[in-house]
Amino acid sequence: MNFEIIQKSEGSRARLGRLLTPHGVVETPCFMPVGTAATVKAIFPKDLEEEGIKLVLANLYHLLLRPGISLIRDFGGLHQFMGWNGPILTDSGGFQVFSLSSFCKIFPEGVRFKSPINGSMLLLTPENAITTQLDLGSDIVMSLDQCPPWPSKEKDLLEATRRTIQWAKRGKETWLRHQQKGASSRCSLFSLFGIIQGGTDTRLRIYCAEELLNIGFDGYAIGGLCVGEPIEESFATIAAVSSFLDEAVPKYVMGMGHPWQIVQMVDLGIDLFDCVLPTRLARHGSAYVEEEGIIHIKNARFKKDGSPLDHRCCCYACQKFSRAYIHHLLKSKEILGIMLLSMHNLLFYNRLMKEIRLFLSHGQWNDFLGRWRNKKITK
Ligand code: PRF
Ligand code: ZN
Repeated sequence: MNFEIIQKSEGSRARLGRLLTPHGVVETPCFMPVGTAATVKAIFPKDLEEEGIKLVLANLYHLLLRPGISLIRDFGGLHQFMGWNGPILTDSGGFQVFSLSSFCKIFPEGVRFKSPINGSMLLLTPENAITTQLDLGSDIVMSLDQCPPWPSKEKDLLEATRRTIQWAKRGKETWLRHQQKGASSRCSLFSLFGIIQGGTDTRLRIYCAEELLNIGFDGYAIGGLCVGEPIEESFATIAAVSSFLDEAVPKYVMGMGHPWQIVQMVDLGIDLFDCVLPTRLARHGSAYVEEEGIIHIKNARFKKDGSPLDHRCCCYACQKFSRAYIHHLLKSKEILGIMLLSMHNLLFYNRLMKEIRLFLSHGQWNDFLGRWRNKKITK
């Protein structure tokens, strides 16, 4: 097993863990910055490293389209290509292919889709989704899934769930074939995660989780959330799936993560998170501030504000620059403004995760949860 639980909290499912990967150990609960196109937008990899960010996410879908997997492989793999020597989790494209392609159709072999970049037709199969992620050198490989939209008809939801299970099975077979070929000890540190679908239908979710557990994965993701469903239903789904899954496995909720949602998901026993919010909000000129919530730096009230973004933050942006300066950069469309905000927001998330782990390690999870309930950042 590549995952061990270090400490469990009492009266909650929250836990502290360690996930082993070929590029190092990831302490969980862990938030992954999104590095869709082989870059965490507007951030130097060295800054991620210096700030103790361990795991980043990249997207097979985007890399397939551009620059192509064989090019990255010829350059020595994704780590070398993007100058990042830490662990990488790659998403299989099961979400993006359905949501971002202008044309996509499912066939028995997989899903055919049209490249939005040059109009060429591509085929993503449960088999090539695995082999291409392995070609990239991904540390954590995701199986191909079908993320149904919300709302979906019961019959469509069932069909997408059945297909996700079949694809997971075919993906696992490919994974095993590959492992047998290159059976080195390092090989065992690579992980394959299954993705649980089923919309907000708890019975369907449990059925999917059960089938994936039978196939056997190194970790389990909950996909298909944050696609428009009411947030109470997202949490009810996470609670049901998380308590059904074996305690000993790593659990990952895909693409969902306001800070307060992350805290609540940790409470439900989730270990891994990713979300575009910290970097996307930065590009829209917004910053997370501990006591104020999300502030919009372009707002005129910051024009002459000499204070840092957040006086509690010790990131480079907060140590060196005023809100007034960052306001000016954004107004002038200077790239540095976005770089500073991206760094600050990512560090806000990273600090949150460090605090979560610290409180868990001291057996004080309930105190942490109580403190967070009263904060402004509860969106
Ligand atoms: N499947 C995959 N990636 C995803 C999702 C999914 O359902 C989501 C849904 N929130 C985000 N990223 N493969
Ligand atoms: Zn800061």
